[in-house]
Amino acid sequence: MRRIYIGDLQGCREELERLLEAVKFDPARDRLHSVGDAINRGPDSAGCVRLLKQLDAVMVLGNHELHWFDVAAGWRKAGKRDTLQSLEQAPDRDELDAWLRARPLLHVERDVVLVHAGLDPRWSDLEATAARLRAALDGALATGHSPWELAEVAFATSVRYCDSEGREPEGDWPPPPAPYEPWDHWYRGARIVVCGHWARRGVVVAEKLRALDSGCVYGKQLTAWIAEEQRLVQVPAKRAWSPVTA
Ligand SMILES: [Mn+2]
Repeated sequence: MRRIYIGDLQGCREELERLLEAVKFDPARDRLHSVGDAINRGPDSAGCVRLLKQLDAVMVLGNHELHWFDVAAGWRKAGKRDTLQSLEQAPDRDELDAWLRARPLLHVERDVVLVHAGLDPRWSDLEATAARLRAALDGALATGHSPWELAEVAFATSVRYCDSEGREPEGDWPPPPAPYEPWDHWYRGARIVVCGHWARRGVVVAEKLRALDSGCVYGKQLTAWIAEEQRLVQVPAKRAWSPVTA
């Protein structure tokens, strides 16, 4: 089996299909893994979720999925740049929404951990952390609370910089001064972390990091990392679907 990890889709369903062709994806022997943010800003959020669901992909939730839960519950209004209509109006909306709600925040494998944005330096037992975050999210969704009220869930899906204690700066741009560093600066775990969320930083391949957000929705590329072949595969975006903002 090959494990194929893909960066932030943000509704770029055509690019996902092209990437599957480029890696010669075989559902009988390959397993697709998504870093989350499969939806929003791009043209076909529903199509992305439908395809991931059909392929029984492993997926962790990103900040845009949490935003969708807020919008769907009426806790937050859709923003100007949101393109969640394809999901709102999908004939299979309930199935797609239920599938998304069942995804984890952290997916821990023997040698790899999948998370949307990053890991808190204080999280040492990642399996216990994954279970705690999942239970917290279930509790929030069941009791009518926004996932954003959960500090650890917000961290996993949105961190870029933090200090050695997991404290985040007020903003990520311009780059904050010391003691803030990109979160992976503090990472000491044994597993390779696969993540997305940071298009401005782009693809990073380091000993313990595969950061795969190459800004497809902004007109750049969609990136896959094939673990068993230790290689990256990229396809170009068909066009810029969303303006880049600072
Ligand atoms: Mn994100």
